[in-house]
Amino acid sequence: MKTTIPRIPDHLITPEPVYRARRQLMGLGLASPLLALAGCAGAEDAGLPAPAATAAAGAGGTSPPAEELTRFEDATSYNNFYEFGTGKTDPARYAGTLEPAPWSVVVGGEAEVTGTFPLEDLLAITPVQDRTYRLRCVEGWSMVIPWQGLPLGKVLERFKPNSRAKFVAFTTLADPRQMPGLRYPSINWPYREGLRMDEAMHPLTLLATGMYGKPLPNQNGAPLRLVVPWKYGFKSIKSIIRIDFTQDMPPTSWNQLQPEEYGFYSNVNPDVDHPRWSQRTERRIAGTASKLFAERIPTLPFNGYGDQVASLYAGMDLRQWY
Ligand SMILES: Nc1nc2c(c(=O)[nH]1)N[C@H]1C(S)=C(S)[C@@H](COP(=O)(O)O)O[C@H]1N2
Ligand SMILES: [Mo]
Repeated sequence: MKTTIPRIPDHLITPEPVYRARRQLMGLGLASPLLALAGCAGAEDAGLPAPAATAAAGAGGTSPPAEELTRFEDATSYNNFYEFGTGKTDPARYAGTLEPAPWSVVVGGEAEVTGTFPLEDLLAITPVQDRTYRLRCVEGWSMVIPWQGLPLGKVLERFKPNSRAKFVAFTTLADPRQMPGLRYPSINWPYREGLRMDEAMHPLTLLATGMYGKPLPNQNGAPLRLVVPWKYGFKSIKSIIRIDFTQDMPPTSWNQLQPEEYGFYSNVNPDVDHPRWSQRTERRIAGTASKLFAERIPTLPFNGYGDQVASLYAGMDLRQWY
């Protein structure tokens, strides 16, 4: 690949109020095509019984009516990023030591084009897009976040994966100097995630570079993270330094830690309970409902993106392949 001069996309340099106004003009694109995501230690209010209204809501994959965005303050102060500690407020408190620039990503494995690429080269592959998605953590809370990023498929194409490439493996930085949480063996570092090739190439899958019209805050996975809106949030790996095309299903951190609790696929599925809590409902942290006042709402199959992604899993038993 040729090195290209980094260009900062417009919306990343638009002041926030302007950006917000523009989004409203865009009609809060939360309707059908695009909208959310989270794997982890435990559900905070695990096992609450589902309210009666729950089940019907998501049937047929119809989109919910306009959903309120999560406030920027909430999306950046209530996080999972174990490299900075296991508490929800640890990442906001301690991720200041992460150095998102300069940054490069190693691309390896079953592809014609491999090597180490400066972040700027990756950003030049395809224009940044706006995508507002639901983010559903396996712990049972959710947010609605306006991301900016590159469609992952467009980026991966550039490396010309070969016919043996069946999966894509992702690795997070693991630098104890920048990441105090690495002192604790909460996870077998580095954090790893993976997708099947067709999941990685799916147009909804985003390589996020920003949120709310600003560059990704460190606690949200600067400078580059995955966002896979139909899967539990732990699939959306942060601060990626390595992407490998593989023949075999790659090992993933949460699955290695607790295979009975976290599968490789981890599609959002209200019908498959976590062994320790129900997945029927979620606590939606959005609008003025900060994390303290959020209500529980029904969880939708594939997090509400079934229209677009259910066909990827045709013929698979979604209870077995969780
Ligand atoms: N490297 C890394 N990526 C990670 C995690 C992590 O601990 N380390 N946590 C995951 C989980 S469990 C969730 S729910 C989301 C949270 O993303 P957010 O903090 O931006 O909302 O990030 C995911 N990506
Ligand atoms: Mo999560």
